[in-house]
Amino acid sequence: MLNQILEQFGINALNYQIEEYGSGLINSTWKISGEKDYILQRINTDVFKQPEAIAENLSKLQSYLKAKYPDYLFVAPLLALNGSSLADNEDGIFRLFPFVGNSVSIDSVTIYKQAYEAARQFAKFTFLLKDFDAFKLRDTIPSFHDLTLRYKEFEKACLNTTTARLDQAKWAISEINRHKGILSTYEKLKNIGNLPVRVIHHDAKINNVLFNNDWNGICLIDLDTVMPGYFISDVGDMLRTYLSPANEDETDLSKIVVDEQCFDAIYNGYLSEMGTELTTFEKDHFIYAGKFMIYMQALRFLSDYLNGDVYYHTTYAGQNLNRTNNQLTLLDQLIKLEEKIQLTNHSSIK
Ligand code: ADP
Ligand code: GN1
Ligand code: MG
Repeated sequence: MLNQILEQFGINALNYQIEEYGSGLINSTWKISGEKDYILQRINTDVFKQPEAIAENLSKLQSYLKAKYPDYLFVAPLLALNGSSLADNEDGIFRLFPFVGNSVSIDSVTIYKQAYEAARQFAKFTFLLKDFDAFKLRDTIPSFHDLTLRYKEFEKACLNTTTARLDQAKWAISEINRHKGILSTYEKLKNIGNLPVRVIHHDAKINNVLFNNDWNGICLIDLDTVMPGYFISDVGDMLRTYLSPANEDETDLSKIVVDEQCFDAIYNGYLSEMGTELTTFEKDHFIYAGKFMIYMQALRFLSDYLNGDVYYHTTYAGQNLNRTNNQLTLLDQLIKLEEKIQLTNHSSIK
């Protein structure tokens, strides 16, 4: 019962309205409206097996940012009456956030400013934490963006699936094999060891940024996967979710188009905060970041489809396969854009 959870935070549910909220694929979210507004979330503990690791990370980051940058809006969970940010009952483990007023989130980009501002927000977060020891953070999902592991999971899923699903996924599987060079590049990058480990959000989707009415970024949300990582994870998710006006659930693949001006908005937005911090080697891998994350997301949606849709929230049969085909189409579009972009404009391209 949500009422019982709210009580643990000293909130009498009778005075509030409760509605399901947002379009996340993992946790469950409710907006609690009344004298003050809140966001209540149930943590998906099949995915986040150690919710206390999230709470610990957020508390460390909150203390650091509060001391060093008191004006930075870090949306930390509120403490329950017992002093913990986690509250539980037989329905699961929950936390409560203050609702950021006069804010909106979007599921796809309609104007370039949104892409610029979102990229800037993620870059600012990593920039402000550049002197924070990333290794002080716990891995809330071990090997979360390890592409080698994701590929192995996909291979396992191919062996354990039904012939019907394997047959439906024929095109997707052949595309995954055709683009396997993206995996080899990742493995080379890991071996060279040239990508600095930074504090990375690891879910830089467009709907994890809150905007004001003028489309200025207000803050980041969905901080459960903030962990040590590489910049390619965040920049990759930006390219994956801001470049096309059609989002990952679009089934009309002809609507998946990318454009250079939006790429520039992401590049400039990210560099407006991280320009002095990113190494030349990292800048050279800016577009690779997009290929890396789109390929990984295709692998993850496809593995879930082959495994019988056990991870991502779905609303109809075959949705994970549609999402896979969507991501593979986006990958092709990004590769075409990469060919188009002048080497002189961005030192980029790998
Ligand atoms: P999920 O992990 O399921 O993606 P999020 O933390 O991203 O969950 O929350 C889902 C949605 O709820 C967001 O996209 C945003 O619209 C809204 N939201 C989350 N936290 C807040 C907040 N503190 N203030 C206002 N809106 C929020
Ligand atoms: C999940 O929770 P949400 O919807 O923001 C997923 C991300 C994927 C994304 C794809 C913990 O994010 O890694 O990129 O779906 N989160 C987890 O839309 O697996
Ligand atoms: Mg989210």
